[in-house]
Amino acid sequence: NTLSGQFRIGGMTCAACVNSVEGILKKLPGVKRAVVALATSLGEVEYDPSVISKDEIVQAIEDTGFEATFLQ
Ligand code: 9UX
Repeated sequence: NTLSGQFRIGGMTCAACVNSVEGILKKLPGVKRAVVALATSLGEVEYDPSVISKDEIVQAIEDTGFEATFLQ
């Protein structure tokens, strides 16, 4: 099972920020795909809801020093 979630990510100001957010997302168990866009401050994540929740994804982003809000 796979869900797709959109997150608004605050605090990214350069391409290296984007890479670090994408990098941690892709390492999370249950995350199958992660794409983060600097221009829109949006991240799209495909994940297995039986392995990881959207709240845990938000928490993982915040643990790296950025702000994250789940959109849908
Ligand atoms: Mo460079 Mo992006 O220090 O926050 S990684 S601006």
